[in-house]
Formats: sequence, C-alpha cells, structure tokens
Amino acid sequence: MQQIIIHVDMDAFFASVEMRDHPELRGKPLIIGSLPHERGVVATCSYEARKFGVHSAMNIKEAYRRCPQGIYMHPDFYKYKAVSDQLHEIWNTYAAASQTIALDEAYLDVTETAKTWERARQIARTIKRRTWDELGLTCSVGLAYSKTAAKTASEERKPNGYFEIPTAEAFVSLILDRDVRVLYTVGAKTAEKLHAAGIHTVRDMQVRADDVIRLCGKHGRWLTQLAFGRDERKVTPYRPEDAKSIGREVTFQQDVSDYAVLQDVLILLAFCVEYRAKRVGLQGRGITLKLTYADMKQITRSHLIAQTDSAVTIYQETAKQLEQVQHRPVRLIGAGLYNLTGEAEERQLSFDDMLPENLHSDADMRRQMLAGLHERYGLDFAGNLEKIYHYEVLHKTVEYMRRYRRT
Ligand code: TTP
Ligand code: MG
Repeated sequence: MQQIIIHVDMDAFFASVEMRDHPELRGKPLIIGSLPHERGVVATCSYEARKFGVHSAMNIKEAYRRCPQGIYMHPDFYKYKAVSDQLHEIWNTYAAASQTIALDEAYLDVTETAKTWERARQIARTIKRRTWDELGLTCSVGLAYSKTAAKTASEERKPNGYFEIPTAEAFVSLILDRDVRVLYTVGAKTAEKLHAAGIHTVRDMQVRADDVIRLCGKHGRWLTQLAFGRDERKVTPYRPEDAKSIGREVTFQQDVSDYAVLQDVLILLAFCVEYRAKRVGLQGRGITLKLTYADMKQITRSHLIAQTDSAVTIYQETAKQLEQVQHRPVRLIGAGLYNLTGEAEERQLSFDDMLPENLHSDADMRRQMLAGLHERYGLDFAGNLEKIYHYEVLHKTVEYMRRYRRT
C-alpha cells in the first residue's frame, strides 16, 4: 500500500517564537544567534531579515554587514524546547508513527490514520490550523507519498505553506530540471562532485545514473533511486528522549601519541556534540570520554555533572578525564553526553547558566577554545564552525591537526 506521509517544519522557528512573545519585534528583521560584537553565527532569522541576505549558519559579522538595522538576540533554548514539546504533542495525535527530526520538524506517517488522500489533506490542514490557533505559530506542511517528497513539499511554499506531491511522477516532474541539491541528501560536497562531472540537474542524474553511482558509490545508488522518485523508507518512530546518548567520535588514520592533539580534538568533538544536543533540544547529566588504544583496548570514562548541553562543559570534563587515563597511542577518541533529558529539570541552574555573566564566561571560554585551535594549528573557524558538524569535514580537520603537530 502506498504510504501517506506528512512533513511539518516550523517557519523561522526560534525567531517566530520570539516575535510571538514580543509583539514589538514583529515585522522586523530579527536575528537569533550571537550578538554582532561576539564571535559566532546566526542560528536563524525572521523572513524580514532573510530579505537582506541573512541566513542560518552565516557568520554574525557578515549578517551585521548585510543587516545593521537588524535586532540581534541570543537564543533561549529552554523556551524553544518547551514550545517544541507542545508542537509535537499536537502533531503526534494524527500519526500512527512520528519521527522527530529537530525541535521544529517531524515526519508523520498518516497512512493508517487517514486511509485516503482526502482525509490526509484534512489532517494536514488541521495541523496547520491548530499550530496557529493553539500556539500562535506558523508552519509549512508537505503531504506526499514518500519522506523525501514530503520534505520537498513542505519547503515548496514556505513560509506558512502547504503543498502536495501525491505520486513519484508528480515529484519527478517537479524537480526534474532543478539542481541536484534539491534532493536534500545531496550535500555541498556531493553536489560539487556531480557538478564537476557535468551532472547539474536531476534529469542529468537520471540520464547518467551510472556515472552518479561511479562517482558517489553506495550513496550514489541511493541518490539515483531518489532521482526517479523512489523512496520507500518508513517513518521510524523516534523521540529524542529515547536516545541513550549523543556522541561523536573519530578514528585516526594513524595512531596518535601526542595527548595535546587529543585535547584539541576534544574541542571539536565537544562543539559537535553540543550542536546535535541543541538541535534536538536535549541536555545530558553525564559526560563520557571514549578511547580506543592502538591495541584495540577500549576504555570509557564517565562523569556525572549538572545538566548541560554546552560545548564548554563537555570539553572541560572530557579533557580532565583524558589527563587521567593511561597515555598510550590512541586510534579512536570520542566525547558524548548521556542521561539525556529534554526537560530543564534543574531549571534554577539552567537559568543561572543563562545569566549574562555566565553566558559571557561561556562565550569567553568558547572564544578561548577556538583561539587555541587558531594559535596551534592555524585553524580559523570564525563563525564557520558549522562546517565541522559534517562528519567528512570533522574527519579531515582532525587528520590535518594530527599531521600538523607531527611536522
Ligand atoms: P530550520 O527549520 O532549518 O530553520 P527555521 O525554522 O528557522 O526556518 P525555516 O522557515 O526556513 O524552516 O531550523 C529550525 C531551528 O533550528 C531554527 O529556528 C534555529 C535552529 N537552527 C540552528 O540553531 N542552527 C542551524 O544551523 C539551523 C539550520 C537551525
Ligand atoms: Mg523550520
């Protein structure tokens, strides 16, 4: 039986929540992230700010250059997580299975609950209406026969959009002449590779499917399926709360004996873990350092802490643990958060964390961590840390650090 899937994604999520709560911000270019005098990036911005060319992950200095009249605010993750819980609660009532992708985004499998396309359309409309009526926020909704198509559909009419893609034929005819990037599993790297080979559009991918597979291997095989609209993946029920841990690890191409390098790698891993935790709105009360030595012996060192999702804490704790382990050559290093919770249970403490002076000491520490990488390796992430969240880039960077220190 053909699946019926809804993808729902909030519009300018963090910014919309702030505009809802502060009417004086409505209609203004609002930028959530770092402040212009800090080092950092844009988490998101209102559609008014997007008109100036500001977007997520942009260096905050660049954002300020494009939009000096913008209003700049730090994010309040606890607030967004609370709103996210309310959103998911509404959405989930309509689905047999729902898969949380981010605080503001989910796939809903309505095949069983709707049974017919017409009824699914009503559910989609209801979700939009209730999200607005009950939470005062707009979302964009896509209704489609597959996950990929549903995600494409929700993007199609953003903001406050609604779009349907009922069949693979409809999907293919919609995207056929668009850039390969339209298939959202095509990242910047893959796109570059395909473009270099003269494969620019989905049509090119279809015609030159063999080349796509040759260039991109297993991933290429999957991409050519998508180019023909084939995607039978199920909505796998997932609530971030069910995750046992959020971690990131890297295996070195050659064993590392220089523990100063390992300390520095932990800086990157800590930022990666923070990013993933924030993206799904979780904090951990445990921090783990994981090492595999050259002889394959694996150790983990865990430590309970006050609830956190801060890269600073993750780094400081794992770095401390690293000092205490036996210093032998290492082939793999990982950092992670466990005992996850989505609730700001220790609210008092959480809010303390957000007091300006603490925020600043956190921001100062972040700056120091990054400045260290600049000093010791010439790495300059100024506002472009986002790159290392991609595994490939993280891996390359770490390899570069390993080799750099040896020479
Ligand atoms: P998105 O859904 O990617 O963006 P958005 O909801 O702000 O805007 P759009 O209307 O285009 O969907 O991300 C959801 C939230 O996640 C976003 O409000 C802020 C946060 N986020 C970051 O913190 N960093 C990022 O790089 C991205 C992409 C999002
Ligand atoms: Mg969104």
